[in-house]
Amino acid sequence: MCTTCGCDDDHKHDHPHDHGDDHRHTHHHHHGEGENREAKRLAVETDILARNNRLAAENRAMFARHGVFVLNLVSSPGSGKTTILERTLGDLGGKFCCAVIEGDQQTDNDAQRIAATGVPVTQINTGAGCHLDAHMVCHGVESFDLHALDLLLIENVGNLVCPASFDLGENHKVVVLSVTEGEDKPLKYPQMFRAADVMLLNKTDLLPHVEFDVAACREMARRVNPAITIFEVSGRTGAGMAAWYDWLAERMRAVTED
Ligand SMILES: Nc1nc2c(ncn2[C@@H]2O[C@H](COP(=O)(O)OP(=O)(O)OP(=O)(O)O)[C@@H](O)[C@H]2O)c(=O)[nH]1
Ligand SMILES: [Mg+2]
Repeated sequence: MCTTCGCDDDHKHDHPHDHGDDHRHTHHHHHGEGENREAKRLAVETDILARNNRLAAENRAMFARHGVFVLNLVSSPGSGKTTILERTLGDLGGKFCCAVIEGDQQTDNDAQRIAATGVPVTQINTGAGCHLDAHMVCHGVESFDLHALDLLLIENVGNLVCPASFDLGENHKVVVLSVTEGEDKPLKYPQMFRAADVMLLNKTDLLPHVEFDVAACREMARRVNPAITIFEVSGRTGAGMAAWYDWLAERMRAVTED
């Protein structure tokens, strides 16, 4: 998980579990010290997630109170999250009152693309951070009129690992996987595919040009998450989007009808 990576000065030389003779890293710490450090790191990580879960629960209550249906779109960089959002807003924007939160480390490129559809959008730049958290989302919605809103779409930072651990208070995580990424991604990144209720298999227009076994991919996704709902779509051509809209409208009805 991301709280464990790259942020600690001598972290890379710290291998508390290493007992092997064949290990080539240099060790600067005694064994007991390493274990102590590992325990501390785990405590910090647990604390961060517990704090996030509390804030996410507050977000969820706030969204429920206002009758807003919230989706958290997650994927590796470039799978097509923004493209799918652009098309979804183009097709549903007239029917529902929508807003978007865009998460990226840098730039407001995606917010500009969303703004061009006429839908209100907030860009959050996470800097070195690799995921959105519940606190960022809480501030990200400040400029929206939640009472008027039906649907809030959150595009997470492109990353198939860390966003799986951070609840934002959404109703569902939707994972986008494109056919250029290889069909075994659900097995390699099971946490994300387990956390998601829907998988959008995107860029199906490219299937004639790539070796990608759709049936095998579906089977692998179901193996890590038997309940996952899968739609084959193309953000580019719009193929398959109608079934995704039907799912969205049906799930939304329960939340926004009050
Ligand atoms: N052929 C094809 N290309 C697509 C499709 N969807 C997205 N793309 C292309 O894939 C590239 C990345 O698409 P984005 O929508 O920016 O992907 P993203 O997931 O939002 O990327 P990040 O925000 O950087 O993580 C762009 O060049 C898109 O035009 C699709 O269905 N078919
Ligand atoms: Mg994007």
